[in-house]
Amino acid sequence: MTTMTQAVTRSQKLIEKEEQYGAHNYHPLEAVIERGQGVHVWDVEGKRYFDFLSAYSAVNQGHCHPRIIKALTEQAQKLTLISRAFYNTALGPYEEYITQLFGYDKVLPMNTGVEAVETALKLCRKWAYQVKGVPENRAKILFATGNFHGRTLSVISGSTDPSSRNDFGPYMPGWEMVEYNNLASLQAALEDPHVAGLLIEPIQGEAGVVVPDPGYLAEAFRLCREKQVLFIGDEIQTGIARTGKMLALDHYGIQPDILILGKALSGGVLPVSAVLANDEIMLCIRPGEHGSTFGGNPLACAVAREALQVVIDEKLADNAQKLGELFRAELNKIRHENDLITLVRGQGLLNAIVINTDEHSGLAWNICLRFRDHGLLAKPTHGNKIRLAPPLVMTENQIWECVDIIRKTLLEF
Ligand code: IF1
Repeated sequence: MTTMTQAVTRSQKLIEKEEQYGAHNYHPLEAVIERGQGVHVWDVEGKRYFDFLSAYSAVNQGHCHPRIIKALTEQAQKLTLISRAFYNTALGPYEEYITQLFGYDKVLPMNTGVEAVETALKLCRKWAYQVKGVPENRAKILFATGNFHGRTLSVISGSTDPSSRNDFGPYMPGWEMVEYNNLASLQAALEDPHVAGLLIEPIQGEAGVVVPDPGYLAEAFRLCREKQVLFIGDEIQTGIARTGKMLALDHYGIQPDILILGKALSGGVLPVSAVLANDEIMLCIRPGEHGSTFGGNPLACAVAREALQVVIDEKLADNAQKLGELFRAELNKIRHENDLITLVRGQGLLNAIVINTDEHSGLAWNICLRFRDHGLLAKPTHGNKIRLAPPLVMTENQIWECVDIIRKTLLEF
């Protein structure tokens, strides 16, 4: 009992510190995590959880993957950062590796996801003026309703989510909205000859794992082609095997003109992001026109290369595909047993359940608290949806164990 009280006190103290000294830009679920390995994390009391958030799909390879940590520590002892003012031994081999893996001429390495999105937007504008011939300062880029691409001023200027954008104006000009999953809306917007790009997520994560209709992405891609508009795929969350293929767009046979990767590109070890494109587009940016102190640093290159190779060697895309089908089938059984769930949706191991309540009831939050008590960490999004996205190194036995936790928890409501 004494140790229990002490441990609870330790969690409480750490929560209070964040509350007191940290900005209040998040509202975390009360679990203080100290350690992670594979699909599991442990809190300061030593309680073990299945991680069903995976750091927003950054730890697809599982927490602290031994091969990635080995690559990290080996490179860390040689060289971590030299800047792009000089060449380094890790960048070129990584660039060769990642471009060949995804089938592009070139890569531009950045750090966080939103920096890569900004890079793609800048690249698209350069291309608009230098290749497409859009008159100066008139280029437009299309954003989809319900999107999430990050937190910078320019990116939130294309957001429709009030909590992301309100009171952060004035906003970036040149972004136009189209309705997600609506081809007529896209077609109308593409009539404008100054449109240079469409920025799009193959599945909208923040919106609660919204998978578009089967024909939408392929037709959107075709329409963009027809109008000489770049299809810019934000695969920061959907990429790197999460949806059952290396890229979510692989499900539709689409090779985006600009591909944006982040999150699991480092297995959650470091902020590592990348923009990939062919020469006609990528060479529009010349020396001095874009960059980053940390982008392409040798530590990130060593980590990213190993993180990608782990995904391939461990066949994580196939595992996500197989377990995803099983998981959604079981969630749908639970939906029929229990009217708490109105909808199950997702692809691979990027899934969500919609809870039968309005967005403000707090029910989904309470369910997540109870999941936590039963050893599973997940968080609601938009009030009534719960994203369920475990690391892809999950085994079939483990997913059955998780299905039991979910079933048992929901029966308590
Ligand atoms: C937060 C969501 C996930 C992303 C896509 C770019 C970025 C993200 C498709 C930016 C980041 C995160 C960031 C996190 C919450 C979050 C999220 F719920 F908001 F949508 F994952 F589901 N494109 N997604 O999903 O990448 O700059 O953060 O590295 O609170 O901002 P970043």
